[in-house]
Amino acid sequence: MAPAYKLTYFNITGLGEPIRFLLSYGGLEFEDNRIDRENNWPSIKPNMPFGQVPILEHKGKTVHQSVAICRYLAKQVKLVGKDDWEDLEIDAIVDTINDLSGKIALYHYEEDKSIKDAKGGLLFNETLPFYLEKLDSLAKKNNGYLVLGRLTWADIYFAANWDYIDYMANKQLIANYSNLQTVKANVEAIPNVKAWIAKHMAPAYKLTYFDISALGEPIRFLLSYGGLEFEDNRIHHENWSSIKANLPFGQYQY
Ligand SMILES: N[C@@H](CCC(=O)N[C@@H](CS)C(=O)NCC(=O)O)C(=O)O
Repeated sequence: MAPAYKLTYFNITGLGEPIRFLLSYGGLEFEDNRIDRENNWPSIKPNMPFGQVPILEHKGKTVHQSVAICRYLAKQVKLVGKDDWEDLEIDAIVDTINDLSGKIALYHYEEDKSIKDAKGGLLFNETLPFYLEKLDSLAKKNNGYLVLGRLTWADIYFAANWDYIDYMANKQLIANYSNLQTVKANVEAIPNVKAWIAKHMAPAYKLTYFDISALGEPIRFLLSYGGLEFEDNRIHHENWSSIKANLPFGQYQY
């Protein structure tokens, strides 16, 4: 029998991943229909409700808008508030994550280098610290969750979005925010989510190098240029001797 849900999106995490996480969390079987943006998208686009993806199909009906889809699925899998006010608090956090993500996207997709540099200065020096410090203190106050002191779909939304957010910023943004790391780890430790990640989310490439630019950066640039998702595995010098023995020629990169 065909699965009850069909998600159509590109073959990236992006706006599709929170939907995939929520479906996986709830054990709701779904067809993970991934479109090849280069080849198939122009012929598919006109058939989409508003010319965009993701869309979700269920029982012969089709809907668009990723956050609305997530909110619906959160109700199905019981990750919502116990009353309207709690739902409002969850929505406010989800909207805040989207505000932050939108600001990073404005930087990432900027094509004019001088404008991008200017946007980057403001983003990395002011906007990101502002948001991340506030979100981190919420995560601390809520014992490793973003709101209501327990797991809600806001946490799932955050964890599922974060890899793409890091990719757009070209930086591991929560490396110094331990409470946000705990939120992500709490979601990723949920057995159904863990199984989903193990099966689908490992990026095709993993670069291992020191936490500097030097010989690693041209590779990072090329992977980023091509939109190729990769794990940016940065090693610290104090761990070097134990790692060196396991590298193909006792040197980075591979
Ligand atoms: N607000 C919409 C935005 C959807 C959206 O921007 N989709 C992009 C992919 S992330 C898209 O379909 N781009 C291709 C196009 O517009 O032709 C949502 O959250 O679902």
